[in-house]
Amino acid sequence: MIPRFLTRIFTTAIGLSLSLTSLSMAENESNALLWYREPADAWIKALPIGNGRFGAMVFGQPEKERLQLNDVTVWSGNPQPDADRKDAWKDLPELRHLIREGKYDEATRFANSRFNGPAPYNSSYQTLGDLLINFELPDKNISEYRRDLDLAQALAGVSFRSGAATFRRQAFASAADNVIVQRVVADKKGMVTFNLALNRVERATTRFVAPDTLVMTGNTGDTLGYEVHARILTKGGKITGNPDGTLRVEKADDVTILLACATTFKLDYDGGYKGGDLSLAAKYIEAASSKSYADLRTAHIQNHAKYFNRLSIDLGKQDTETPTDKRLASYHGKPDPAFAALFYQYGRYLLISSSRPDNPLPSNSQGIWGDGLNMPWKCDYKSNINYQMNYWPVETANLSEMHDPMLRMTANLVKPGGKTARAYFGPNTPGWVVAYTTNGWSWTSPGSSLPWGMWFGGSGWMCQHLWEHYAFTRDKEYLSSVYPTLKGAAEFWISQLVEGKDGKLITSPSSSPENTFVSDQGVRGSICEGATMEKSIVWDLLTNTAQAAAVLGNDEDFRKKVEATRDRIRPLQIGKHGQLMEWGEDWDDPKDQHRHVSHLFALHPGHEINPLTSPKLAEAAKVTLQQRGDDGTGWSLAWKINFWARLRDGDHALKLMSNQLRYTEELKTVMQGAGGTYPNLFDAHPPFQIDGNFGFVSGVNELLLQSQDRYVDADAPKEDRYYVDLLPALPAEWATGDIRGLRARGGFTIDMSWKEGQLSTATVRSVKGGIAKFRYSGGVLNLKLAPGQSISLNKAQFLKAPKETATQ
Ligand code: FUC
Repeated sequence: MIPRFLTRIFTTAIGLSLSLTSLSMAENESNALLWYREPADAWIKALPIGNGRFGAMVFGQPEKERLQLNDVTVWSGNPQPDADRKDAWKDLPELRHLIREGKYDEATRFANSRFNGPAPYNSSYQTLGDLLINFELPDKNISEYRRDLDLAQALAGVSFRSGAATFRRQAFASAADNVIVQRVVADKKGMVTFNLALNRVERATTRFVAPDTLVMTGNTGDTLGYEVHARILTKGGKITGNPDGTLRVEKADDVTILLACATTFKLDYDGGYKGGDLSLAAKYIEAASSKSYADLRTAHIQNHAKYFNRLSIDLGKQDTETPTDKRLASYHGKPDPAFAALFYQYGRYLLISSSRPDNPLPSNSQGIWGDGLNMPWKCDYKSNINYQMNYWPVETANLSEMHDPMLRMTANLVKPGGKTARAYFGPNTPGWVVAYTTNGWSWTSPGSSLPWGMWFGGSGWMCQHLWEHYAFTRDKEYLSSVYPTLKGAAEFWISQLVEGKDGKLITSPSSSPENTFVSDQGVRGSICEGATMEKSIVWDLLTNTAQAAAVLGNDEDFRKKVEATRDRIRPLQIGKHGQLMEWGEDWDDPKDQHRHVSHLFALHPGHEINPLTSPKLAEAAKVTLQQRGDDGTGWSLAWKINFWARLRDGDHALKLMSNQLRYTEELKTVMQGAGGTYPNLFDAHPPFQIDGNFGFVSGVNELLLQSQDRYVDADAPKEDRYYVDLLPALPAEWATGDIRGLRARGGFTIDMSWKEGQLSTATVRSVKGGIAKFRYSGGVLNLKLAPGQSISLNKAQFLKAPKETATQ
């Protein structure tokens, strides 16, 4: 019998006490481990490391090691303050009129010709460059090869034998010291010989600044400049500069390569996104060079582990005998709960590695990892699902601080978003709005043809995150700091909702992200009035804004106005096929299997639909999901896991997981079906898109714990209070398990263990003190916890507790 602590997906930093010069593989042995028997011969097999901002893909080739480098700020192009079409608002009445008249094809043509922006959308996230290490090995025949990525310690390791020597490498990206560190040792003296190059495909110059240091400087265009330093520290052997601008190390015993990067980027709309200090790269390198490898490594592990170890999950014993790619290949159709737990912790690892609290930009559609100069979809922040999905798990998976870069980016969008609001909706329009995407330069414009452009839900959806951060942290000072941003987004919509034919409030023009409809007259279109998603986002935004005003008690008149407006929004509608309607009219095609299931926003990540309080709408949402099917792109599958979890059907969610964990090496863009997972466990749209990794983490959280259902507390009617549902959608296959450190709204941290599909115990802790109703198996327990208090609950207590009946 394996002791419990050996099977948990979390480790203590076991490497710390081991000899640091030996760098034995045992240091990389934990249960949260990806490992392989072959080096990566493709990018989707390389392993990612990152300190939030600065990262690398480690290929692990014995002779030609490549660290493909990224920095989250490396965007091409420039800010585009003129991207909005000037005076577009003058055409808005005509567009609304065409739509009201049902002239959808004309409206589409009109929107495409009159509302597209004058500036092309062409900035892309880009690679920072490559560190290439060409080793001279004693023998080209390699044996005992292995590479791995330890998620708990954030260490990427490679080991193999060549000739009589065993070589070991270890790489990590340290947030503690702002450097990437690559160590190379052999078990025989004088065996480490290599040439090292630092380069980039364009706009880069590399030079020596010292016998042991290379510096690459360059830019991505007119706005962003960067500087990368690579320094080699050796024990034994010698370092020389080669005439071709590379460095050579000969016959060293032990080598540490340090890399640091700085860019001119600053998240500052008024300052033109300039002002970042390039001299930081040299400072980071100097400071790190004065430390021992052991100290750098210890500081890094501690820094990473403080986040990673906040949450552990055990869904059964990890198979440590089978390489990760082989486990992935056999998961589909033969689910392995422990592998799902590993994939879950990998998502948390990726979040910690791509969105540290001080990141200048949030995690983009590839996190921070991406090769090339023009990445898929520019690798931007698509605000019609993908960007927000990246941040769904942050609060629940106990990584709340990782939300900060996104929350700051939202505040930075208020100014450009105000300009967009006034350009498209009129000079007196209050507040701000963001359309379907944003990028490193805070793009806010709808300027793209339909069915992408002319969708304005981005800002409202981003604001959900401002509110959720409060709902989990209970930090009123923070809430008051973001209240003006929430209020601005709400004011925009209050000024722009229009009365539909039924007198209810709807949005117009309106679309349902990237999908099309066929009207009753047989006209295919994508622009209409009253599509479901935007109005659901506005409902959510107004609800959150009113709740924020209530909690802060600072804006009573506005709160009343917000609530009154919210209550006039057209309710969600059920259509003739029993589905939740996607459009303002009952146009849904039951055969439509479009990847976006936008109209279920109210089920997840919204909370307007809940099987306990709105069972008819929940049933309609289920019909929609059945019609849409169980396939999709990577992120679409991940969203469906979350939907089925909210419908409390864990077994159905498991089917989606099985589809998402489908081994693929497909690199071409595929828009329908084909979602899966690459050998390095990156989510495959295809191509690689990290949202699916994060959406999966969120989905698992939703299966095990939910807290979105609010209630009014008669003693404190202005406070937001939540039901906390324990194991609301546990899949039958996950009969026994244990999770520690999940977070719930209301500021609770929860540990749970279960057996035979039934809750055994739950421990609830409250940091700031809190009140909530805990629900399990129909029983409801009212809890009031003092700051720092924790309490244990078990199944028997819930079975004895009073039940609350469903309403609608
Ligand atoms: C949206 C999605 C696509 C893709 C892209 C980045 O446009 O519809 O599937 O994920 O964003």
